[in-house]
Amino acid sequence: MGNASSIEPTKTVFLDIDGKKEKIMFSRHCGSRDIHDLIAHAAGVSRYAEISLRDSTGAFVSLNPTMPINTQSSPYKVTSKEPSPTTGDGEVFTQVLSQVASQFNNQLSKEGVFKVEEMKTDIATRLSALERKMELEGLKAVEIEKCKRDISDIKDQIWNAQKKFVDFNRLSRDTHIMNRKQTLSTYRKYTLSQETIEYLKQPTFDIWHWEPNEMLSLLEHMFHELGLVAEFNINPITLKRFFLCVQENYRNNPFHNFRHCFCVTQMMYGMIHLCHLWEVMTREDLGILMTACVCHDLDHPGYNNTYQINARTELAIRYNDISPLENHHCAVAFKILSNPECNIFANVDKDTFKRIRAGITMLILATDMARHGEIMDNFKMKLEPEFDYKNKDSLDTLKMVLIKCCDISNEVRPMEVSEPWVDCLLEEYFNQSDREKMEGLPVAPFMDRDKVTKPTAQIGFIKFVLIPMFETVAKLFPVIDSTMVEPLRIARDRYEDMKEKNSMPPPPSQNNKKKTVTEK
Ligand code: 0WF
Ligand code: ZN
Repeated sequence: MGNASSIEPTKTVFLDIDGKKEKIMFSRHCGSRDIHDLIAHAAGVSRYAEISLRDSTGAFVSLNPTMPINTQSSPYKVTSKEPSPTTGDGEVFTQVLSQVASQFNNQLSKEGVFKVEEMKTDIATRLSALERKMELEGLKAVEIEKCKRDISDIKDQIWNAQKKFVDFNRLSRDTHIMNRKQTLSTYRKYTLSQETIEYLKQPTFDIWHWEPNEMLSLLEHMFHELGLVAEFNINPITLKRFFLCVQENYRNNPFHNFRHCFCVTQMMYGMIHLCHLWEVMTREDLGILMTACVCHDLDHPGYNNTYQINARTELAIRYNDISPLENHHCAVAFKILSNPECNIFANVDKDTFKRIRAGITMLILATDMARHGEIMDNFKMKLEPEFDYKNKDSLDTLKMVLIKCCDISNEVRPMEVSEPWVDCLLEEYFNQSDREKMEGLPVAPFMDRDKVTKPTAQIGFIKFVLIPMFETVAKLFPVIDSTMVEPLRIARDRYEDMKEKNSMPPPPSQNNKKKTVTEK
């Protein structure tokens, strides 16, 4: 849906552009970008301009087709800003700040742990001098804000570097962890419409619709709505910082990226609501489930465990070939939580933190598909003669199966949502198999671009992994049959049709027919 002018108008939103009243009309099926372009056009700015909408209370309104409608008398106030090619007056300060940062990094690599304390004092003195100078020289408010953000980033770097040298058991991409590019001031709180709030509880939710900042707001909403913020006494700003830091620590892989994290978490949120899980488990359990989903693929490098082990990577060596990726995701999660600024469990007592840590670790480790058979066999045993929600082992196994379901649940979603994920996964797989071929390592047939097609990749997976797993969960929660197993059966049939069509010889064309007749 790229062309905003061809959108079927079903929704009207009123705007106030510098006092001038405008209205836009769009279909609920269009994309956020289309709405952005419509507003840019109405405001007479380029489509590259940054556009914000605020309602009459001053709250930001998200630019998406489910945005709340308004009336002519309460239009949304539009502000726009064209991207600026130059940095303006604040440039000199930014340069000074980046010099401070780079000098700091150089010194760190040269002198290591022994100099950290000395350098911290030195840099702190220079930073406060800069802060004073900024105030004295009266920079424009916006430039002061930018400098303050830079200062805060540098302080974060100092914090990270200090941790890096104190913590000798460091991880390979340590410098990236908690080194937030995006600061809280650029991460806005969006107003979510009632329609979005309800839709978010469904497995049919369109996860492609949302930009990264919107996904952050939706994650925040889920934690508030489930009562987790109240349960763990989470500072709402810490929650924002936690999600930002998590987002920063997902790589831009074709499949294992932040949107996959969002998808898995949203599916867990959907299952919690569909199955009324709060009736059979505690809020603490729900918090463990949701946080494990958010963190479950942190810093995924885009190459699976088989590659890690065969290529004898740093991760495989560190974890002795035992679920190297899942161990790493988990270690990164707790590294993030070890930063007080991002620790959403900072206000719980020691014993609760211990239980939460053990619970999240157990769930992230359970996402290793190599353990699929073991976990499913265990779960099936717990179902007989009757599932006991009071038994810790049984409840743990149920939680493991739930995160596994969510992790591989794309095919439960409507075709328009699920199919692009197969392309993403195959892109990641083909990338791995190309590298394995180059490095002379074994290649799995399901990753080989010369052997696999979309239907062949999906049919076996849906028939032998997904349907049996969701059918087993449906024994405990019958609602899963119509809401999740049925869409899987439909997806299986669709891929079987696709496979059949692909293997049929092409029908003779009109030209060919004529030729046959003449030849006769
Ligand atoms: C492409 C296919 C596949 N299809 C999915 O929908 C999906 C969701 N998650 N994953 C998926 N894989 C994987 C990401 C990491 C672990 C799970 N794959 C599965 C493979 C091709 O073929 C099979 C089929 C059955 C058993 C094992 C592999
Ligand atoms: Zn995953």
